Amino acid sequence: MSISQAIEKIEAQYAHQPEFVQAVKEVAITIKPLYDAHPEYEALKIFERLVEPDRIFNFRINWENDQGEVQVNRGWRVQFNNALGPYKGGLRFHPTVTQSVLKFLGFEQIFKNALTGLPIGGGKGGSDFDPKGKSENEIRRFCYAFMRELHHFISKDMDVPAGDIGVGGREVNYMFAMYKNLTRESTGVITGKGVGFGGSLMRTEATGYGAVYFLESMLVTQKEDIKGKKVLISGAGNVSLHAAEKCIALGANVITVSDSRGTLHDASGFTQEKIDWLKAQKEQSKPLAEYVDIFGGEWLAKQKPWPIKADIIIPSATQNEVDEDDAKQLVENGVKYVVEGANMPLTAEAINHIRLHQVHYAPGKAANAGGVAVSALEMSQNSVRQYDTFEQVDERLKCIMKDIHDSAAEASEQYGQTKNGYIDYMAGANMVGFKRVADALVAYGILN
Ligand code: NDP
Ligand code: 2IT
Repeated sequence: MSISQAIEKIEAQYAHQPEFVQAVKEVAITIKPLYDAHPEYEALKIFERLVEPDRIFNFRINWENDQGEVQVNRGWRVQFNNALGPYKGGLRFHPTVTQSVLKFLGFEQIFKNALTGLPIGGGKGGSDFDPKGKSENEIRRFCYAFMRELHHFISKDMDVPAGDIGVGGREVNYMFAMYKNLTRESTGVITGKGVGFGGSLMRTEATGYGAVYFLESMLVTQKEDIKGKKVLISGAGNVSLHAAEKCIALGANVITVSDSRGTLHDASGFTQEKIDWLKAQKEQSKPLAEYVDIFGGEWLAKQKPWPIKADIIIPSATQNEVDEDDAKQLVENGVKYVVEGANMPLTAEAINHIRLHQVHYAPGKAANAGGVAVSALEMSQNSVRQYDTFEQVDERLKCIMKDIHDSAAEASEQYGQTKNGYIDYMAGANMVGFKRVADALVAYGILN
């Protein structure tokens, strides 16, 4: 079956899972040159095998709210592919979580993890639990209840979760505690743990910092400098605020962050002091809008950051947050770089539009791989029971991000996708990630 036939099959079979189909098509349309050069991939049905997860666990979570009422949620763990190492990928707690969303994230994670060059396979999990408005006690009870179910399916050398939307250090620590309680094992079964009891220094910062390191490589390639560039960031969570922090440290002018309620625009630019305030505000689940009373700027209720003029955007909130109309506006405003902090933040139409207009585009699976890369370093540190310094981890992260950038750029050139100096990072990254996994599958025969 050719790739186009495989896409048709997926579209028909999984029409009810639109995010998953979108993620599969994004990879499929760019790997044709690689597939054509390797007839063994088609012979062994590598693509058809890779779009079907190894298995999906689907479970119920019962927990009690502060009023003593029983609450019921759904939970999943998608073990997508372990050709390169243990299944690895985050857990998302958000009311929009469905099997389709977790399959798209798990599918992306296979190739992202391959791009890091570290021995990790791809997986994802989560729940439709909504952390908003929940008390600290309710969050803790839910995390315990979630791990009481999940622990049956994971272990340090088989499947290692981490955080994602709605799951940060606090939630990881609660889940780790329940895993330890149930198994009496003190191992690296989940990453993003607190520093001092198994967590790696820099894991919290890694995704946002890594995305900016990737951006720096793109800028160097174009003989440009980050200093003074105007940057729009969406989201105000882990990825967004650390991306903002690193941009600011390198001399860029970050002028927006956002959340599900709207956009905060500070034309004078955020400073480290302002970012620290924003971190504290979000940690207490308080409104971003209160910033204006203290630091000035404007609160744009129910609006996205994209109409504001800038040089660079780093969408870092959620999937499909930049649509075709947004993309048109960005191109019109002269945006030159799009670096995906989030997973699949651009719709397929938005990607087409910006690539057509030669906006330099770093896809999420390359640009946001720094988080899972440092998770893999945390796994290594847990195994040897020795810990690296912040500087050591940062140095490794910089090398990994540069390597991802360079290998994607080289693959774009090698397979004829670089045209008039415009590097197709999307095609390059997909081909590098896909090839690493496909070659392992070929070597294994027809298992995996
Ligand atoms: P957080 O939960 O820390 O922050 C998420 C942010 O995005 C919040 O500001 C939230 O606003 C906003 N947001 C979430 N959903 C929506 C929505 N539907 N509409 C508008 N705003 C929304 O998550 P992370 O920073 O960890 O994750 C952000 C993105 O980065 C996700 O796509 C995730 O998959 C990706 N990612 C995360 C990694 C990590 O290490 N954490 C690694 C690689 C990718 P509000 O608070 O109002 O809900
Ligand atoms: O999307 C992602 O790469 C993550 N949420 C991080 C996964 C991880 O295992 O650190």
